[in-house]
Amino acid sequence: MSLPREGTGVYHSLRGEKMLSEFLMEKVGSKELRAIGEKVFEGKRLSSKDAVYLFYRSDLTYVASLAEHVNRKRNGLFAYFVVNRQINPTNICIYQCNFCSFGVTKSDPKAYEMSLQEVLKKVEETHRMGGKEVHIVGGIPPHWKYEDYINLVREIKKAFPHVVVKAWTAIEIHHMSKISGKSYEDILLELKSVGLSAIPGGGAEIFSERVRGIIAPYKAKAEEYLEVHRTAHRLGIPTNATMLYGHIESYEERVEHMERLRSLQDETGGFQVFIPLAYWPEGNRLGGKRTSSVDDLKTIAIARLFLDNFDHIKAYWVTLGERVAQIALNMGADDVDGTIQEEKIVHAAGTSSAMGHTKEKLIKLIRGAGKIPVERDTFYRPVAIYP
Ligand code: V47
Repeated sequence: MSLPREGTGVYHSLRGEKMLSEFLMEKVGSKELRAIGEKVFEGKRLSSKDAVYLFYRSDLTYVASLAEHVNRKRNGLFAYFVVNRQINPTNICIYQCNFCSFGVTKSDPKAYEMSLQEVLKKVEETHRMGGKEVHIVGGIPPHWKYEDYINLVREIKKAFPHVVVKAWTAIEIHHMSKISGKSYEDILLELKSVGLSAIPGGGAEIFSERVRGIIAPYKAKAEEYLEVHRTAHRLGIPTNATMLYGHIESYEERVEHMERLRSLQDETGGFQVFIPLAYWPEGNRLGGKRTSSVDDLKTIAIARLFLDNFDHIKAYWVTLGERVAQIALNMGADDVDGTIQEEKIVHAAGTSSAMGHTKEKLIKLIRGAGKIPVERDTFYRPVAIYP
Protein backbone atom coordinates (compact mmCIF):
# COMPACT_ATOMS: atom_id res chain seq x y z
CA MET A 1 0.00 0.00 0.00
CA SER A 2 1.32 3.49 -0.77
CA LEU A 3 0.24 6.85 0.54
CA PRO A 4 -0.71 9.98 -1.42
CA ARG A 5 2.18 12.48 -1.27
CA GLU A 6 0.99 15.85 0.01
CA GLY A 7 -1.70 16.55 2.58
CA THR A 8 -3.49 19.73 3.37
CA GLY A 9 -3.61 20.82 6.95
CA VAL A 10 -4.21 23.28 9.72
CA TYR A 11 -2.60 25.92 7.54
CA HIS A 12 -4.73 25.32 4.48
CA SER A 13 -6.50 28.63 5.10
CA LEU A 14 -3.13 30.29 4.49
CA ARG A 15 -2.87 28.39 1.22
CA GLY A 16 0.68 27.65 0.34
CA GLU A 17 4.21 28.05 1.48
CA LYS A 18 4.68 31.70 0.53
CA MET A 19 1.78 32.94 2.59
CA LEU A 20 2.74 30.75 5.54
CA SER A 21 6.32 31.97 5.47
CA GLU A 22 5.17 35.61 5.28
CA PHE A 23 2.78 35.04 8.16
CA LEU A 24 5.49 33.52 10.34
CA MET A 25 8.08 36.12 9.46
CA GLU A 26 5.73 38.93 10.34
CA LYS A 27 5.12 37.37 13.75
CA VAL A 28 8.78 37.33 14.70
CA GLY A 29 10.63 40.29 16.12
CA SER A 30 14.09 38.79 16.73
CA LYS A 31 16.55 38.95 13.87
CA GLU A 32 18.07 35.59 14.84
CA LEU A 33 14.70 33.83 14.98
CA ARG A 34 13.73 35.27 11.61
CA ALA A 35 17.02 34.02 10.14
CA ILE A 36 16.35 30.52 11.47
CA GLY A 37 12.80 30.64 10.04
CA GLU A 38 14.20 31.68 6.67
CA LYS A 39 16.62 28.76 6.71
CA VAL A 40 13.72 26.39 7.38
CA PHE A 41 11.66 27.76 4.47
CA GLU A 42 14.68 27.60 2.18
CA GLY A 43 15.21 23.95 3.16
CA LYS A 44 18.65 24.67 4.64
CA ARG A 45 20.07 22.61 7.50
CA LEU A 46 19.97 24.18 10.96
CA SER A 47 23.26 24.41 12.86
CA SER A 48 23.66 23.28 16.46
CA LYS A 49 23.86 26.97 17.39
CA ASP A 50 20.45 27.54 15.75
CA ALA A 51 18.90 24.67 17.68
CA VAL A 52 20.33 25.84 21.00
CA TYR A 53 19.04 29.34 20.22
CA LEU A 54 15.55 27.93 19.61
CA PHE A 55 15.58 26.17 22.97
CA TYR A 56 16.53 29.36 24.81
CA ARG A 57 14.75 32.04 22.83
CA SER A 58 11.86 30.78 20.74
CA ASP A 59 8.34 30.68 22.03
CA LEU A 60 6.47 27.44 21.51
CA THR A 61 4.12 28.65 18.78
CA TYR A 62 6.91 29.87 16.50
CA VAL A 63 9.04 26.76 16.66
CA ALA A 64 5.97 24.51 16.50
CA SER A 65 4.63 26.25 13.38
CA LEU A 66 7.97 25.84 11.64
CA ALA A 67 8.20 22.20 12.72
CA GLU A 68 4.70 21.37 11.56
CA HIS A 69 5.41 23.00 8.22
CA VAL A 70 8.43 20.68 7.82
CA ASN A 71 6.43 17.66 9.00
CA ARG A 72 3.60 18.38 6.51
CA LYS A 73 6.08 18.52 3.66
CA ARG A 74 7.47 15.14 4.68
CA ASN A 75 4.44 13.23 5.95
CA GLY A 76 1.43 15.16 4.69
CA LEU A 77 -1.53 14.76 7.00
CA PHE A 78 -0.66 11.19 7.92
CA ALA A 79 0.17 10.12 11.47
CA TYR A 80 1.28 6.61 12.29
CA PHE A 81 0.63 3.96 14.90
CA VAL A 82 1.40 0.24 15.20
CA VAL A 83 -0.51 -2.58 16.84
CA ASN A 84 2.25 -3.85 19.08
CA ARG A 85 3.16 -5.09 22.51
CA GLN A 86 6.07 -4.38 24.79
CA ILE A 87 7.52 -7.29 26.71
CA ASN A 88 10.08 -6.79 29.46
CA PRO A 89 11.21 -10.34 30.28
CA THR A 90 12.99 -9.29 33.48
CA ASN A 91 13.64 -6.23 35.63
CA ILE A 92 16.81 -7.63 37.16
CA CYS A 93 19.67 -5.40 36.08
CA ILE A 94 23.35 -5.11 36.90
CA TYR A 95 23.60 -1.49 35.80
CA GLN A 96 21.38 0.27 38.35
CA CYS A 97 21.26 3.57 36.45
CA ASN A 98 20.29 6.47 38.69
CA PHE A 99 17.40 7.67 36.49
CA CYS A 100 15.84 4.21 36.21
CA SER A 101 12.97 3.11 38.45
CA PHE A 102 12.47 -0.22 36.71
CA GLY A 103 15.73 -2.14 37.16
CA VAL A 104 16.36 -3.86 40.51
CA THR A 105 18.96 -6.23 41.95
CA LYS A 106 18.35 -9.98 41.95
CA SER A 107 17.58 -10.02 45.70
CA ASP A 108 15.04 -7.18 45.56
CA PRO A 109 11.49 -8.28 46.48
CA LYS A 110 10.25 -6.61 43.27
CA ALA A 111 12.61 -8.68 41.07
CA TYR A 112 10.91 -10.84 38.43
CA GLU A 113 11.92 -12.98 35.52
CA MET A 114 9.47 -14.43 33.00
CA SER A 115 9.78 -17.98 31.78
CA LEU A 116 9.92 -18.64 28.05
CA GLN A 117 6.32 -19.93 28.28
CA GLU A 118 5.17 -16.65 29.83
CA VAL A 119 6.86 -14.62 27.09
CA LEU A 120 5.33 -16.82 24.39
CA LYS A 121 1.89 -16.45 25.96
CA LYS A 122 2.19 -12.67 25.68
CA VAL A 123 3.31 -12.89 22.06
CA GLU A 124 0.38 -15.21 21.38
CA GLU A 125 -2.11 -12.66 22.81
CA THR A 126 -0.58 -9.99 20.59
CA HIS A 127 -0.74 -12.22 17.55
CA ARG A 128 -4.39 -13.05 18.27
CA MET A 129 -5.37 -9.38 18.34
CA GLY A 130 -3.69 -8.69 15.00
CA GLY A 131 -0.46 -7.34 16.49
CA LYS A 132 2.36 -6.76 14.05
CA GLU A 133 5.28 -6.22 16.40
CA VAL A 134 6.72 -7.25 19.74
CA HIS A 135 9.16 -4.82 21.30
CA ILE A 136 11.37 -6.69 23.76
CA VAL A 137 13.77 -5.04 26.20
CA GLY A 138 14.53 -5.56 29.85
CA GLY A 139 17.11 -5.39 32.56
CA ILE A 140 20.52 -7.01 32.23
CA PRO A 141 20.57 -9.89 34.72
CA PRO A 142 23.96 -11.10 35.98
CA HIS A 143 23.08 -14.75 35.31
CA TRP A 144 21.86 -14.49 31.71
CA LYS A 145 24.16 -16.05 29.15
CA TYR A 146 24.69 -14.94 25.57
CA GLU A 147 22.52 -17.84 24.35
CA ASP A 148 19.57 -16.69 26.48
CA TYR A 149 19.24 -13.49 24.38
CA ILE A 150 19.54 -15.44 21.13
CA ASN A 151 17.17 -18.25 22.17
CA LEU A 152 14.38 -15.91 23.18
CA VAL A 153 14.25 -14.40 19.70
CA ARG A 154 14.60 -17.83 18.06
CA GLU A 155 11.75 -19.37 20.08
CA ILE A 156 9.38 -16.45 19.45
CA LYS A 157 9.99 -16.58 15.71
CA LYS A 158 9.65 -20.36 15.66
CA ALA A 159 6.23 -20.14 17.31
CA PHE A 160 5.04 -16.93 15.56
CA PRO A 161 6.86 -16.48 12.26
CA HIS A 162 4.66 -13.54 11.20
CA VAL A 163 5.26 -11.39 14.25
CA VAL A 164 8.10 -8.90 13.80
CA VAL A 165 10.61 -9.02 16.64
CA LYS A 166 12.15 -5.64 17.52
CA ALA A 167 14.43 -6.54 20.39
CA TRP A 168 17.45 -5.75 22.53
CA THR A 169 18.81 -2.25 22.76
CA ALA A 170 22.40 -1.32 21.94
CA ILE A 171 23.07 -1.65 25.68
CA GLU A 172 22.05 -5.31 25.65
CA ILE A 173 24.02 -5.97 22.48
CA HIS A 174 27.11 -4.32 23.96
CA HIS A 175 26.65 -6.47 27.08
CA MET A 176 26.29 -9.60 24.94
CA SER A 177 29.59 -8.69 23.34
CA LYS A 178 31.25 -8.34 26.75
CA ILE A 179 30.07 -11.72 28.03
CA SER A 180 30.64 -13.66 24.82
CA GLY A 181 33.77 -11.99 23.43
CA LYS A 182 31.97 -11.75 20.06
CA SER A 183 31.95 -8.64 17.88
CA TYR A 184 28.82 -6.52 17.43
CA GLU A 185 28.74 -7.73 13.85
CA ASP A 186 28.78 -11.44 14.76
CA ILE A 187 26.08 -10.92 17.39
CA LEU A 188 23.81 -8.95 15.09
CA LEU A 189 24.26 -11.48 12.29
CA GLU A 190 23.32 -14.28 14.66
CA LEU A 191 20.28 -12.38 15.95
CA LYS A 192 19.25 -11.66 12.37
CA SER A 193 19.61 -15.32 11.45
CA VAL A 194 17.21 -16.35 14.23
CA GLY A 195 14.62 -13.73 13.24
CA LEU A 196 15.42 -10.32 14.74
CA SER A 197 14.16 -7.60 12.38
CA ALA A 198 14.85 -4.28 14.08
CA ILE A 199 16.51 -2.73 17.11
CA PRO A 200 14.72 -0.32 19.44
CA GLY A 201 16.25 3.01 20.39
CA GLY A 202 16.46 2.63 24.17
CA GLY A 203 19.65 3.14 26.13
CA ALA A 204 20.81 6.30 24.38
CA GLU A 205 19.84 8.46 27.38
CA ILE A 206 22.10 11.50 26.83
CA PHE A 207 25.42 11.08 25.05
CA SER A 208 27.22 13.83 26.98
CA GLU A 209 30.02 12.23 29.00
CA ARG A 210 29.40 14.66 31.87
CA VAL A 211 25.72 13.68 32.23
CA ARG A 212 26.17 9.98 31.47
CA GLY A 213 28.82 9.79 34.20
CA ILE A 214 26.18 10.93 36.69
CA ILE A 215 22.97 9.29 35.53
CA ALA A 216 24.26 6.04 34.00
CA PRO A 217 27.90 5.58 34.94
CA TYR A 218 28.16 1.84 34.24
CA LYS A 219 26.27 1.22 31.03
CA ALA A 220 27.65 1.36 27.48
CA LYS A 221 29.20 4.70 26.50
CA ALA A 222 27.83 6.93 23.77
CA GLU A 223 30.44 5.71 21.24
CA GLU A 224 29.47 2.10 21.97
CA TYR A 225 25.74 2.82 21.54
CA LEU A 226 26.43 4.56 18.23
CA GLU A 227 28.78 1.82 17.03
CA VAL A 228 26.12 -0.87 17.63
CA HIS A 229 23.65 1.17 15.56
CA ARG A 230 26.25 1.85 12.85
CA THR A 231 26.95 -1.90 12.60
CA ALA A 232 23.23 -2.76 12.51
CA HIS A 233 22.67 -0.29 9.68
CA ARG A 234 25.57 -1.75 7.72
CA LEU A 235 23.97 -5.21 8.08
CA GLY A 236 20.59 -3.94 6.90
CA ILE A 237 18.93 -3.94 10.33
CA PRO A 238 16.92 -0.73 10.83
CA THR A 239 17.07 0.89 14.25
CA ASN A 240 15.38 3.65 16.23
CA ALA A 241 17.01 6.41 18.28
CA THR A 242 15.95 7.94 21.60
CA MET A 243 16.97 10.80 23.89
CA LEU A 244 16.06 10.89 27.58
CA TYR A 245 15.70 14.58 28.44
CA GLY A 246 14.51 16.79 31.29
CA HIS A 247 16.79 15.64 34.13
CA ILE A 248 20.20 17.30 34.58
CA GLU A 249 21.24 17.91 30.99
CA SER A 250 21.56 21.36 29.44
CA TYR A 251 19.97 22.46 26.16
CA GLU A 252 23.46 22.38 24.65
CA GLU A 253 23.76 18.72 25.66
CA ARG A 254 20.37 17.89 24.11
CA VAL A 255 21.51 19.44 20.84
CA GLU A 256 24.90 17.70 20.99
CA HIS A 257 22.99 14.41 21.38
CA MET A 258 20.85 15.10 18.33
CA GLU A 259 23.89 16.28 16.37
CA ARG A 260 25.63 12.93 16.93
CA LEU A 261 22.52 11.08 15.74
CA ARG A 262 22.18 13.36 12.72
CA SER A 263 25.75 12.75 11.67
CA LEU A 264 25.43 8.96 12.00
CA GLN A 265 22.23 9.18 9.98
CA ASP A 266 24.13 11.14 7.28
CA GLU A 267 26.59 8.27 7.19
CA THR A 268 24.18 5.29 7.18
CA GLY A 269 20.54 6.37 6.71
CA GLY A 270 19.56 3.46 8.98
CA PHE A 271 17.52 5.25 11.66
CA GLN A 272 13.78 5.07 11.18
CA VAL A 273 12.56 7.45 13.85
CA PHE A 274 13.70 9.74 16.63
CA ILE A 275 11.94 9.41 20.00
CA PRO A 276 12.45 12.10 22.64
CA LEU A 277 11.68 10.52 26.02
CA ALA A 278 10.50 12.89 28.75
CA TYR A 279 12.09 12.01 32.09
CA TRP A 280 9.82 10.84 34.96
CA PRO A 281 11.38 11.27 38.42
CA GLU A 282 9.57 8.93 40.85
CA GLY A 283 11.12 5.90 42.52
CA ASN A 284 14.74 6.35 41.48
CA ARG A 285 17.94 7.78 42.97
CA LEU A 286 18.14 10.76 40.64
CA GLY A 287 14.76 12.29 41.56
CA GLY A 288 14.03 15.83 40.37
CA LYS A 289 10.99 17.25 38.64
CA ARG A 290 8.81 16.34 35.69
CA THR A 291 9.30 18.21 32.45
CA SER A 292 6.73 20.87 31.53
CA SER A 293 4.42 20.24 28.58
CA VAL A 294 5.90 23.30 26.84
CA ASP A 295 9.38 21.82 27.16
CA ASP A 296 8.09 18.48 25.80
CA LEU A 297 6.48 20.13 22.78
CA LYS A 298 9.42 22.43 22.07
CA THR A 299 11.78 19.45 22.21
CA ILE A 300 9.66 17.57 19.66
CA ALA A 301 9.45 20.63 17.42
CA ILE A 302 13.18 21.39 17.57
CA ALA A 303 13.97 17.72 16.91
CA ARG A 304 11.77 17.87 13.79
CA LEU A 305 13.62 20.96 12.57
CA PHE A 306 17.14 19.82 13.44
CA LEU A 307 16.94 16.16 12.35
CA ASP A 308 16.37 16.91 8.69
CA ASN A 309 17.53 13.42 7.70
CA PHE A 310 15.01 11.54 9.91
CA ASP A 311 11.67 10.66 8.30
CA HIS A 312 9.75 10.31 11.55
CA ILE A 313 9.52 11.92 14.98
CA LYS A 314 7.63 9.93 17.59
CA ALA A 315 5.36 11.50 20.22
CA TYR A 316 5.56 8.60 22.70
CA TRP A 317 2.25 8.77 24.54
CA VAL A 318 3.61 6.83 27.52
CA THR A 319 6.05 9.58 28.54
CA LEU A 320 4.12 12.58 27.18
CA GLY A 321 0.64 11.55 28.26
CA GLU A 322 -2.05 11.02 25.64
CA ARG A 323 -3.18 14.65 25.47
CA VAL A 324 0.27 16.16 24.98
CA ALA A 325 1.06 13.45 22.42
CA GLN A 326 -2.06 14.50 20.53
CA ILE A 327 -0.96 18.14 20.48
CA ALA A 328 2.56 17.08 19.44
CA LEU A 329 1.00 15.68 16.24
CA ASN A 330 0.39 19.32 15.33
CA MET A 331 3.89 20.43 16.28
CA GLY A 332 6.23 18.27 14.25
CA ALA A 333 5.53 14.67 15.32
CA ASP A 334 3.95 12.12 12.97
CA ASP A 335 3.91 8.91 15.04
CA VAL A 336 2.58 7.87 18.46
CA ASP A 337 4.16 4.38 18.78
CA GLY A 338 1.49 1.77 19.41
CA THR A 339 -1.00 -0.13 21.50
CA ILE A 340 1.86 -1.37 23.75
CA GLN A 341 -0.49 -3.24 26.14
CA GLU A 342 1.89 -3.41 29.06
CA GLU A 343 4.51 -0.69 29.69
CA LYS A 344 6.59 -1.14 32.83
CA ILE A 345 9.69 1.08 32.56
CA VAL A 346 8.12 4.54 32.62
CA HIS A 347 5.20 3.42 34.79
CA ALA A 348 7.73 2.48 37.49
CA ALA A 349 8.86 6.15 37.33
CA GLY A 350 5.38 7.58 37.84
CA THR A 351 3.81 8.28 34.45
CA SER A 352 0.05 8.66 34.65
CA SER A 353 -0.64 7.47 31.11
CA ALA A 354 -2.48 4.19 30.53
CA MET A 355 -0.68 0.83 30.47
CA GLY A 356 -1.85 0.27 26.94
CA HIS A 357 -4.46 1.38 24.42
CA THR A 358 -6.76 -0.25 21.93
CA LYS A 359 -6.28 0.39 18.25
CA GLU A 360 -9.60 2.27 18.25
CA LYS A 361 -8.37 4.60 20.98
CA LEU A 362 -5.21 5.45 19.01
CA ILE A 363 -7.26 6.07 15.86
CA LYS A 364 -9.44 8.46 17.87
CA LEU A 365 -6.41 10.19 19.36
CA ILE A 366 -4.88 10.76 15.92
CA ARG A 367 -8.17 11.89 14.37
CA GLY A 368 -8.62 14.29 17.27
CA ALA A 369 -5.34 15.90 16.23
CA GLY A 370 -6.78 16.54 12.76
CA LYS A 371 -4.57 13.87 11.20
CA ILE A 372 -5.27 10.75 9.16
CA PRO A 373 -4.43 7.60 11.14
CA VAL A 374 -2.19 5.13 9.33
CA GLU A 375 -1.64 1.74 10.89
CA ARG A 376 1.96 0.83 10.07
CA ASP A 377 4.32 -2.08 10.53
CA THR A 378 7.70 -1.82 12.27
CA PHE A 379 9.26 -0.40 9.08
CA TYR A 380 6.67 2.37 8.54
CA ARG A 381 5.00 0.48 5.70
CA PRO A 382 1.28 1.29 5.77
CA VAL A 383 -0.99 -1.61 6.77
CA ALA A 384 -4.31 0.30 6.74
CA ILE A 385 -5.49 3.90 6.45
CA TYR A 386 -8.42 5.21 8.50
CA PRO A 387 -9.51 8.42 6.72
O1 V47 B 1 16.23 3.51 27.51
C1 V47 B 1 14.08 4.84 31.73
C2 V47 B 1 13.77 5.38 29.29
C3 V47 B 1 13.83 3.82 27.68
C4 V47 B 1 12.96 6.47 32.60
O2 V47 B 1 12.60 2.24 19.85
C5 V47 B 1 12.79 6.52 31.23
O3 V47 B 1 10.56 2.44 19.17
C6 V47 B 1 11.45 8.36 31.43
O4 V47 B 1 13.62 3.19 24.60
N1 V47 B 1 11.60 8.39 32.77
C7 V47 B 1 13.15 2.56 27.21
N2 V47 B 1 12.04 7.46 30.63
C8 V47 B 1 12.00 2.89 26.28
C9 V47 B 1 12.45 3.07 24.87
C10 V47 B 1 11.46 3.06 23.77
C11 V47 B 1 10.14 3.26 24.03
C12 V47 B 1 9.22 3.25 22.97
C13 V47 B 1 9.64 2.99 21.69
C14 V47 B 1 10.99 2.78 21.46
C15 V47 B 1 11.42 2.46 20.07
C16 V47 B 1 11.90 2.82 22.48
O5 V47 B 1 13.02 4.40 28.69
C17 V47 B 1 15.16 3.71 28.35
C18 V47 B 1 15.24 5.05 29.03
O6 V47 B 1 15.78 6.01 28.19
N3 V47 B 1 13.53 5.52 30.72
N4 V47 B 1 13.74 5.41 32.90
C19 V47 B 1 12.33 7.46 33.40
N5 V47 B 1 12.52 7.51 34.72
